Order: sequence, then structure tokens, then C-alpha cells
Amino acid sequence: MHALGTLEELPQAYRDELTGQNLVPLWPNMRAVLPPNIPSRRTQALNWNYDAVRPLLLQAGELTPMEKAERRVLVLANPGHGLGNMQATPSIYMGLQLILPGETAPNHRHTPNAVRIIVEGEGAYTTVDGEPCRMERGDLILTPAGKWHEHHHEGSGPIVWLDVLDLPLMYQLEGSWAMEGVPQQQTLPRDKSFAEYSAAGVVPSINFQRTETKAPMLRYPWVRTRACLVEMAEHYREDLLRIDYVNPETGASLFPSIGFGALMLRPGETIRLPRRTTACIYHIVEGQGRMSVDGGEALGWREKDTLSAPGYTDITFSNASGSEPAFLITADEAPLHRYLGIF
Ligand code: GTQ
Repeated sequence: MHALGTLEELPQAYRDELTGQNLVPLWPNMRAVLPPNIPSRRTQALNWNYDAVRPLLLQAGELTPMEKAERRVLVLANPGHGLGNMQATPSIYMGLQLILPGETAPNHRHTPNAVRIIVEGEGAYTTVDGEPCRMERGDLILTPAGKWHEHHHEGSGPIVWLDVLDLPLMYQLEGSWAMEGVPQQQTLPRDKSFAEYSAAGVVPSINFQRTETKAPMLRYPWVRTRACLVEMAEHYREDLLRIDYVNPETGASLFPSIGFGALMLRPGETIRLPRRTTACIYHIVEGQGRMSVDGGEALGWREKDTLSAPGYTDITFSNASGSEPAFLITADEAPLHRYLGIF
């Protein structure tokens, strides 16, 4: 592509007149917004090391009471997007949330879709539109757009989970807002929706036509996902051990914006992920190893760490253990890319 005219080549008086009319010439900016052959990506490959974050999160528990925080969260902000913009990837917000024993994060609802991935602790539950969902290590708990949710913690130690929201996208769309609520009545049985969909391919009987249903299952227990990957490993010789989390009624991604998945690395295995357009985040549920992006310097990771990587890259993951498998939960923007026809 040949070089285009610059702003400096234009007479100052002309530039001033354009500015005065809220006009901008395209050609000096053309290559920046339509770069040749590959998009510019601000998402940096990095690891938020849990051992480094945890003491700061616990300190937040001492410094800021729940009444002053509402949600006590340290945001995993990708510096490539500017820390203050709270983006892990262009559309994905991530944060580590802490609740101390006996605390409650008050009821509210908002337009962004959210998933919690439980990192450590026991005894907490999130009530979503009246349904209490138990939170155990590695579980996914969904609070889709517009659903009331409040978090309770009745355990003895701290509980920490990873919040994954499409907040940056909603915010850019000028569609992000929240509403405060009164404490919820638990009108539904505990883990009701998980009970209904707890067997793959078997769904609750209803007496009306099945149509697109927004997140009919709210809790995806990690033990089930892990067991599925281990079972797949029994039957697959060398294929990638990877699953997608889907809506059990429709097979669609959990949200229209963010797709969730999980990966298993066999002992000692190095995998090369198929190249994708979308940026991705990885949360390590079990194991330790390395991630390399486009053959760059490898980033080490271990259990409870969370990583990000830009799209249009070759990504490899290596399991450092020769005897134990490693497990990762992934989140990416693939559903949006598919919808837009760019995946
Ligand atoms: O738990 O509802 O990390 O509303 C950011 C916004 C968590 C939540 C976040 C939220 C929540």
C-alpha cells in the first residue's frame, strides 16, 4: 500500500476550518483504521499471577468495607487498552472479586452479561432471579443481562472468583447501566436449573414450543466439565481436548458476546491452538506450564493464574508436568466475530 497524504501537508487555515465544522479528512488516518493485511491489536499477552494479586485483594478486604465497595473487585486491566478503560480484551472485562465470611454483595441487575469463575473458597452462593447457585472451584455461574443477582458468603475463609463481563462492549454501545434492588427472596430451589439440565442431551419437559431461551442453565459445575475432558482423553489419541460451554436448549454460546470453553493438556503435552481472529483469555484451573504467542518469550503460568492473548496469533500452551494433566477455562469474542462475519 502506498503512502497517503498527511495532515501536515494541508494548509493550517483549511485544517482549522474543517475542525470548526466537525470534519476530519480520512486519508491521513486511513491506514491507522484499515491497516494492511492484519488488524492492529492493543490486547497484550500477559499473565495476572494469582500469587501476586491475592495479597492485594485481601488488603482490599481490610481497606474497603462492603458498604463502600458494593462489589469488592480488582480489575484485570490490559495495559494495551489503557488501565483505566478496564478492558482485558476489546469486549471483555475481568476482575477478581473478594467476599469475606458473612458478607453480602447487594442485589442489583445490569445490562452487561456476567459469568463468575470460582477461584478459591467455599460456602458462597449467588442468587439469580430467586435461584441460589452454589459456587465451587472452577464452576461457571451465569448472571445474564437484566437478571437480578446478589452474592452471599456463609463459609469460613475468603471467597474469590473471576468476573467475566461484556462491560466494555456495552459501555461502548452506550448501553451499560444498572439498577439497585431490594434483597431477593429465594423463590426457587437451590441449583434448580442445573438439576434440570444436569445430563447432556436431556432437558426438562415443557408443554410449550422450545425457542431461543436466554441462559436456561445458570450453574455449570467444574466437576462435570473436567470429567468430560478426562473421558475424551480416554478416547482421543492426539486431538485437541477442548469443549465449548453452550446453552443446553439451543447449542448457542452462553452469551451473544462472549464464548466460554475449556481445554485439557495431557501430561507433558504442548498444544498449538488453531489461529483465530478473536482475542482470548485463559484461566488456569489446574496445572502449570507456559504460553507462547507468535513464538515470543514464553509466559509461565500456574493454578489460579489468568492470561490474555491477542487474536490473529499462533498460541502454544505447554504442560510443564509429565505426570499430571492441566485444565484451562477460556473466554473469547468468537460469538461476536461470527455474528459480524469476521471469524
Ligand atoms: O458481581 O455484579 O466485577 O456488577 C463488576 C460489576 C462484578 C457483580 C463486577 C458487577 C459485578
